[in-house]
Parts: sequence; structure tokens; C-alpha cells
Amino acid sequence: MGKSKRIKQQKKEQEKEQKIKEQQKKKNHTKILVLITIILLIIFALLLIIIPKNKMEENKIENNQTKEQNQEEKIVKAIIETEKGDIYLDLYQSKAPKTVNNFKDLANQDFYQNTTFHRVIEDFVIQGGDPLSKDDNPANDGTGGPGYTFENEINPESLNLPQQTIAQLKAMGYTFNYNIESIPHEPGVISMANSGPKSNGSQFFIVTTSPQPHLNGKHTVFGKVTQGMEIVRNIQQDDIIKDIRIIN
Ligand SMILES: [Ca+2]
Repeated sequence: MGKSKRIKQQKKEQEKEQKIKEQQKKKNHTKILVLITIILLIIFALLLIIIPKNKMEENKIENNQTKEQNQEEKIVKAIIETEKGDIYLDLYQSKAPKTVNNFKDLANQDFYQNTTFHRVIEDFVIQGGDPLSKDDNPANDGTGGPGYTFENEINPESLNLPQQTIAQLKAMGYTFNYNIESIPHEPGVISMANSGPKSNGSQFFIVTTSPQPHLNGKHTVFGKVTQGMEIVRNIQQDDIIKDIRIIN
């Protein structure tokens, strides 16, 4: 074999090698491209799944917020006009719908006109709303009502009552509503007077000076005094309720 021929063949071989190398390189590039495409597709697919989920959750939160806002807005304003002055109340329709509607209906029927605070206990409550407080017989005061009775509207869990207490109250016949949010017996709240389970009528009381946690779970708090607590604390036994007016 001649020298030039050998060189030629060497060159050829080198070129061949180079070609193979380049082909290999190309193959590798294609592989990497395919891999990147696959990764991008996976990321894209994940985004498609995650984004709507997040959006759905956002919508859910927004819906809940609107729901809560609507519930917050359900406030009925009322005034108890007494011979000592006016007591202004916010009544929470979403927290005790049946109770607020009952109070509203009775007030609008002038049911409370000229009834009295027949039960006033210092540092505890002022209680009124009995139609029998209008007659001349003081002995029957506190025993009357509108002619029907209804059950409490209380969520004992939102009042943080222990499960044992809840079970005891249930055994006594008290019923609960776990879909509402209840308020504890703090000074200034208005709550339903009753003589046990399912015995709400027209009588109510307002807590005067200190929290009364032992009433939680047994009496339905349905509103709060917004103005006139000094009137509340001034009320004496048999002071007259001139009228109860619903503002809205
Ligand atoms: Ca009476």
C-alpha cells in the first residue's frame, strides 16, 4: 500500500468516525429534546389540574365569606321602651332565626305593650314579657305566655360546653342545632326565659352585670343591648315595658 493511499484511507476513517460522532450527538440532542418536551407536557398537565382546583377552592372560600357576610348582615334592630328609658337591641336572626322571628312577631302584634319586668334580681337579670304581668294579680306573674311553646336554638359546641354536659342536657330533653353559632350569657345579652326543654314563649331576660355561664346550653341568646345598659341596670321590679318596637 502506498503512503498516499494509506493517508487517504486514514482520512476516510477519520471522516467516518466524525460522522458517527455527529450522528451520536444528534441522537443525544433529540433524546434531550424529547425529554424536555415530556417534562414540559407533564408540568403543563399538572398546572391544568392544580389551577382549576385552586380556583375552585378560592371560589369556595369566597362563597363561604359571602355566606358569612350575609349571615352577619341579618340583624334586626329593636327598642324596648320602658318607663325608665329606651333600651336598644341588635337581634341576631342568623344565630336564632325562630326565636328572633317570634320576638319580632309578638312585638309587631303589640303583645309586649304594658307588660312589666316582673322578675328583677340584682347582679343577675331583668326578666319580662309575660302577658299575665298586665293584670292586677301579682301571684300569676311569670307563669304566662303566648299560648304556644317552642324549642331552643343553641349550638352547645360553639359555646364550648363539655361533651359530658351536652349529653346530660340531651338526657334532660334539651335539643340543639349544630348549624348555628351561639352566644354565651355575657352582660347585655337578651335571652329566652323558659321552664325547661321546649318551653320558650314570650318571656325574655337581659343579663345585667356579670357573665352567667351556667345558663349556656339551656337558654337561647338571640341578641344584645347596643345602647341603654344604664337603663337596664336601673330597672326595678314591676317597671313597665311601654312597648317593644322593631325598627327593621
Ligand atoms: Ca299578673
